[in-house]
Amino acid sequence: MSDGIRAMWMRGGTSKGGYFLKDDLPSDPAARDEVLLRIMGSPDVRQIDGMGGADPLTSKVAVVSKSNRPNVDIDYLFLQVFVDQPIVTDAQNCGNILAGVPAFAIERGLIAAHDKITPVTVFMENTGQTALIDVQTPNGQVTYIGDAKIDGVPGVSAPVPIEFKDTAGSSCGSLLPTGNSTDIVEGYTVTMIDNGMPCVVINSADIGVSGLESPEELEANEALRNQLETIRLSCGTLMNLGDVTKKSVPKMTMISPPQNGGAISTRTFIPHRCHKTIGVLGAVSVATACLIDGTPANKIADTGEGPKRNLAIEHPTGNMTVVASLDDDGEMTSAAVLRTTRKLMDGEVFV
Ligand code: NQM
Repeated sequence: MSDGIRAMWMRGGTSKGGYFLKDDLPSDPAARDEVLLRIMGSPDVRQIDGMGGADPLTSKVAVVSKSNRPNVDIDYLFLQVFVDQPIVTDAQNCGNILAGVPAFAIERGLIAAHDKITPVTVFMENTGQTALIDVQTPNGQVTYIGDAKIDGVPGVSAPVPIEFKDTAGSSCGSLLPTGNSTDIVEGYTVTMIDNGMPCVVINSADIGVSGLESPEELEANEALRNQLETIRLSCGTLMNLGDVTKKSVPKMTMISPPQNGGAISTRTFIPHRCHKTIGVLGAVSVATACLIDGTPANKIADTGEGPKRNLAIEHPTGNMTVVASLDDDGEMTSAAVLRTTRKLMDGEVFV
């Protein structure tokens, strides 16, 4: 049997994956990716020979190291391990897996915990931006126990508030990579936007669905999936992402009017499976589209008023509230979300 590799398995927000110290993985990216495919059991729709949960949301990896950057504690590289293809990509970030990174870093001794709450600044290597995250550390120990509830996760856990700044243009170079808030692509009216996650926002009605269907119903709609993929491939190039055939961005978010008192209702393909909730930075990008005058999202969203907006982005299993701070011109200067995390396993994984 090969030697084991030290790993922690954690739920981060509504995702789950393996958390590794950078030094515990091969330094050569190609060798590292081979190891991660083997660990997850990819490519295989069931990931039967690995740790992956047969869903992109549970086939994720965080690579964590102590940071040498000024005013930053931790560097975090996110890797998406495809389920059914031999692909590991760093072309996207993940704000859900991010939620577990500071606790993991404290548990591994990369940073010292304070009493009560430990503020941690994380540099997100995928996009070159930072997030400020508070970890509950009573008596200088990480706790996962608390009374915070997030939709898409049963039960309650310790709160993990996350604040993002300067996420505009994370992967596409600018918030609106085409320079327009609305474009026509393949005959559809879309907003191509990147406020932390490249997203294509499209009206559900325009693409022939209500936007209230379950993820299973939407995934079963082959014509819809093909249509979304055609639009996505065209948008990828227009968003400066190049050929996105083998990339997990842009995400495709279908919007409809809010149903439960939120800002807007969403269903998101990430990009080939329909998300059971919505990604964190995906929600931030969609919330941003809601605030831009004249976009399809803006026309149907309830965005409230004032310099601080609570935008509840409704999704298939509830909503994710994005707390948006706006400047005098109505532009978003920072976004905050509440997540939770839980340590599930600490040990060695075998390749
Ligand atoms: O958008 C899924 C997730 C994500 C990404 C995806 C995420 C984000 O829910 O920040 O969290 O869109 O692939 O974990």
